Amino acid sequence: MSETEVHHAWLPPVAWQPIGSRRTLVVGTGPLVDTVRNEVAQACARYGGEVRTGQPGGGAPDLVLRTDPDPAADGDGYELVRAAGTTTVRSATPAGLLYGLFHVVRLGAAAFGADFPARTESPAARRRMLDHWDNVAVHPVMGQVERGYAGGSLFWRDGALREDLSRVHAYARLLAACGINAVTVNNVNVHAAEARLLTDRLADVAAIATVLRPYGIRVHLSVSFAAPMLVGGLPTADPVDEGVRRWWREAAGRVYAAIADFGGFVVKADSEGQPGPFGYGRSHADGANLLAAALEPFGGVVHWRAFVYNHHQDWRDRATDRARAAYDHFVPLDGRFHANVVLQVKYGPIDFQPREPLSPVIAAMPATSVAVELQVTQEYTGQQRHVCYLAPQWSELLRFPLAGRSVAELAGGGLVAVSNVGDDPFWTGHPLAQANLYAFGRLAWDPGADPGELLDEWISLTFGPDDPALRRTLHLMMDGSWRTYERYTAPLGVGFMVHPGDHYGPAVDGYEYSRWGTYHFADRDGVGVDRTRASGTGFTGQYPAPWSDVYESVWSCPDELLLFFHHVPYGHLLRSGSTVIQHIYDTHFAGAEQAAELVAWWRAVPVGGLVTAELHARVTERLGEQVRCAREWRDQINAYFWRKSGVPDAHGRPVDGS
Ligand code: GCW
Repeated sequence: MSETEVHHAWLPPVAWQPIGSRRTLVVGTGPLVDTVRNEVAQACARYGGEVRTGQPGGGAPDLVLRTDPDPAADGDGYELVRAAGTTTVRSATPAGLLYGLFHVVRLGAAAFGADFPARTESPAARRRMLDHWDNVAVHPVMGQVERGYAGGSLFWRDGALREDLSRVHAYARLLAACGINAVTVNNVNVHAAEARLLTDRLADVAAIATVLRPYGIRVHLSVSFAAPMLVGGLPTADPVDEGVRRWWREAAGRVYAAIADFGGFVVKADSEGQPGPFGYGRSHADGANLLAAALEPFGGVVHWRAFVYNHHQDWRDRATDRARAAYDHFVPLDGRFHANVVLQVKYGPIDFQPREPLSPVIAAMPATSVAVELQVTQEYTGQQRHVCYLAPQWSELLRFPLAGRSVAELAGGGLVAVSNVGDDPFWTGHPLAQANLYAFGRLAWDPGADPGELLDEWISLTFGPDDPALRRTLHLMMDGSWRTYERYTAPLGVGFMVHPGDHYGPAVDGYEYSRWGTYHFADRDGVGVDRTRASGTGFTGQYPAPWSDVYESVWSCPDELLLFFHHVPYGHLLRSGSTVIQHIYDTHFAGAEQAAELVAWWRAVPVGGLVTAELHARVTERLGEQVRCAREWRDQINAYFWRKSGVPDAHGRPVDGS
């Protein structure tokens, strides 16, 4: 693969062989049905099969893809069955047919083996969305893609829309194949050039929409709350101002005139320096409803982010707790948002850490439509230099019974994640990080899916179905990799301890005396944040039963979250039977060692087939960095806590970095 070629990810040509070598009948009309027909036709051109439209002649088809026109039908579901030697996908919508086709691709040869009874599939989340933190103009600090670890943007380059959008086309195929149906094309931090996407640069957004549309993907846009001033020339952005309201209505009207199926706006307001309604003494309901009213006539939605906190905190002030902020700001507003507002809540109360409890906001706003936001881009999970397969974490979060119902059920507004792709030939920097993007889409469709099975599914698609040894190795390397990463980084849920700014690598006190509100409070006696009602910030009180009590007590709090909720002495006995300090040493030795084992496993993988020399070399290079960095984490964390506590390792290993 040369630098200009692009890796096939989970759609290599061979994945199409079972379909492409058979006879397929496609029944239905419309642009998405055309996409289905084209995909099958391309596969047949390569593998000698045949695609027909209308009534078959010359023998029964092996595969029937049929959408029965039902204008009242909605949704992306389909039925799949194999009977009497014919596999049939039936859907009430063209989108359903597209997802059904990709299901057949995933099944591979098994789709054409023994008969199987009819099964109906439909997604748990109606909107399965990826947010791109891509800047149009290169940002002086954050670059072309904020928190991007895979090169430049697929959409933008140096202030302009890319001329060649063929990568976007390939991306759309990949996204449809894992179930994604919405994409936000610019960063939630909206700078000057990006603000204009809403007005005089709308044609750029429309051009992207044209490429994504054939794969059932709608375009969304991040907008600045101050847009009426930034690009509208108004003196204010006050949500109750009639001129402001009119401006947004007209702006939305222009968007829909250019992009009839536009999805809606994403807004980061009053957060980390972005403008918002607080500037006018208004609430976030006032702010969100302003945009919702403008989009409502066209059926658009506002994804309003709940990531609002004081980022100018004084570390001396122990009463302010960043974890409390989203709940304190938003829960009093429950019931006040328009129906087309979706409150987009990060899964945890802080910021995409490898381990956090769930955000209590998800369970606390029954009269509001809530979407849960995950981070596929690995800002805090190794930045696509470390192997860190995140589906086990996401699966745990989505299944968690937060208020009698699982988080997936509570997230009626859908699932959103920050994308991890760029213009890198492997899409994601680390080739194995592709699995995270794939698994996010599949979990958004089916949050009950088993993350280990999704991993195998991804491996079989990406590397071909016929190499059990490779599958075993990759499974071993990846399935437990999130827990490995957790072991060698910040202990027991306390979070951060990362290098300030770029958030890569260890800096135990990097944020300890800063304004960002992410502290661990380690001293010579103990470590952790007291968030109890009894003696701390009271954050535990934001949870429904039983969690408010489970987290409140040091004896019932799960070990992995202990230091998120409690400040305890180093000698505190964990539920596991180990002390906190010994747990820190043990997990850091184990984690760094497990990272080192990855190298041996990968070295045993031969180059050949879909494991190209380039891919092999890229993974090898990344593993080298992971091993180095994991060792650095181990030594800094162990040395730090040894120096603070003076407690030696029970097994006599060197914990001072020597
Ligand atoms: O995790 C933090 C990141 C910021 C990001 C912010 C957010 C887009 O460090 O880079 O800004 O979250 O989610 O808005």
